[in-house]
This record gives sequence, C-alpha cells and structure tokens, in this order.
Amino acid sequence: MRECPASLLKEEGYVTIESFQDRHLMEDWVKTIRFRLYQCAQDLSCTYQDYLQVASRWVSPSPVTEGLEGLVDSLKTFLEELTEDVCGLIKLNVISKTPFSPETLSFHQDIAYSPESPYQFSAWLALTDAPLESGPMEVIVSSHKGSIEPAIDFWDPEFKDEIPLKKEGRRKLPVKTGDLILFDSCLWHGSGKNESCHERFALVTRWKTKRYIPPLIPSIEPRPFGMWTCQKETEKILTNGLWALFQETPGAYRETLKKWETLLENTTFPFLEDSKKAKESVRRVFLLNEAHHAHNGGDAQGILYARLWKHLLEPLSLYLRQQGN
Ligand SMILES: O=C(O)CCC(=O)C(=O)O
Ligand SMILES: [Fe+2]
Repeated sequence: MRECPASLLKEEGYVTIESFQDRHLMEDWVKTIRFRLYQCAQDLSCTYQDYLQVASRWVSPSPVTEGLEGLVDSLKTFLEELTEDVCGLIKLNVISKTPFSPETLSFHQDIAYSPESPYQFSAWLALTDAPLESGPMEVIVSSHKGSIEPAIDFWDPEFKDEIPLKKEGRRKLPVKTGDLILFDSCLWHGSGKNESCHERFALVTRWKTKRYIPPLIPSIEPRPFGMWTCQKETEKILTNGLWALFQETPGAYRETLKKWETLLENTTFPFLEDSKKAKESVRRVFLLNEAHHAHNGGDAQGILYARLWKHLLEPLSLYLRQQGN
C-alpha cells in the first residue's frame, strides 16, 4: 500500500507528487523564462551564457518570476488539503542549474538560513525534466527529525561538504517536468553537478501553515569571508588595493569592480598567478552585482565570490600585508 503524502512528508521529511502540473504548461513557462533571461542578459550587455554563469536564482519580485504567482493558487489548494491548515506563501524563486553554472549545491537545512522569518516547507516544482545526470535534488531521508545545526557557510572558499560522509540515507530525486517535491525546511538536502547538456529549472516556493510554531534556530555565525561577509570584504580589499597600489580614492562598489577589471586587463601584477582568471572572476562578480540590483538575481551555488577570493583577493591581501598595508 502506498503511504499518503502527508505521512510521507512527516516521516521521511519529503514527498514527491508525480505530474502535479501539466507538462505542456511547464514547457510554455520555460520558453517564457528563457526569453526573459535573454532580455536580462541584454540589460547587462552580456550574452545569455554569461548571464547564466553568474545568476542561478531569481527571487520574486523579479522580471524572471513575473506571473508565476499564478501557478501558486493550485499549489496552495493542494497544500491546504495536505496539511489541513491555511498555508501562507513566504517566498517564490526560480532556481536553475545549467551547463553554464552546473556546480554542486552543498547539503544544508533551509531553516538554519532564515532565523528571522522561518518557513515550514518548500515546494520544488520541476519546470524541466531533472534526470539523474542533471544534478537533481538530493535528500537525507528523515534527517528533519534531528537537531537544527548552525547554518553552514558553503560560500567560504575553504569549505568542504562533509555532511554526505557523516549522514546516512542519501537519496537522489530525479523527476519529470511537472513533478513536485515537497520537503521540510529542517531536512538536509543539496544537489549534485549537472553533467548533462540540458538546462534544468525549478519553481521553488516556501510556505508555512497558520498553526506553525518554528523550532529553536541557532543564530548565524558568519565566516570571515563567506555568504554574509564576502561583499563587504571584497570591497574592503579592492579599495585598499586601489589606494595602496595606485593612490586611487574609493568609489562605489560597482566602480571599484570595474576599475579592477580594467586594471587586470592592462597591468601585470607580480603577486598574481593568472591575471586572466582574476579578471574573469572580477567580471563575473560585477555581473552578479548588476543582476542582483536589476533582476533580484543571485548565485545559488555560492561559487563566484569563492573564485574571486582564490584568483585575486587572497593573493592581493597577502601582498598588501607584506607591503605593510
Ligand atoms: O534546486 C536545487 O538544486 C536545490 C535547491 C534548494 O536547496 C532549495 O530549494 O532549498
Ligand atoms: Fe535548500
């Protein structure tokens, strides 16, 4: 006998509902999203490929997610039947994992990242097929029953994901277009690398019921260079560098990034191993910053700042320290 979705969600921390939405409707939405992504790339005067290298998540309100709220009504009805409670939508995003930005997403518990506005569960709706080779969602079955650990900062350049070694019960969840995965915000989950040549998109909504009482959530402890600190640190290091090396006074963040991009094109820096890589990393962080301001876009995998750290910020800050700055 098949267990009902509500008890599976409770027992295993997740449940998959096959063919929740019509495949053709999802395909139409993906066409629209792709068209909008081309427009976003045009806004930033870059290519579609460039744009998808830097942005892999768009949070509503965003030109990418516009109108997708329409899909939420049927979801709400379904969730209210399943939870036997009124369900409120907390957040809506589109998440991509494409050949241009195919990286692994480390295991994490969503709830640890939102102590201020915790949600109860997520609804991950497949807008495209997400077969095994596309890096589908991966969960650690029933791990929502354990404690909530402090948010892991997987943007830290030195971060290594040890969760898969520590926890048993990993399960990959390949799905088809229109399938829905519901998962508890305390469940450990992540996703592997997209090894396919296809783009995978999902509409991910966050929910809580009226009766929801959030558990105790550990407070966030930012790493010196990570998810919560990287922009400030980057600005600090790049500004110090401009002053120490060129006596240039600081401007706004985007101008500082642009200046470094130009400098890396035209100047040789003895402390850099590969100035091409350093320049490319600055360019991508610049585009990410633009995508954030223009489209509420973000880096879902947390790789762009880590690369900038390795290619430029770490050697630059070391050099500045050696020079007594
Ligand atoms: O889409 C993915 O690869 C994982 C997304 C995720 O972690 C989430 O939606 O909470
Ligand atoms: Fe997540």
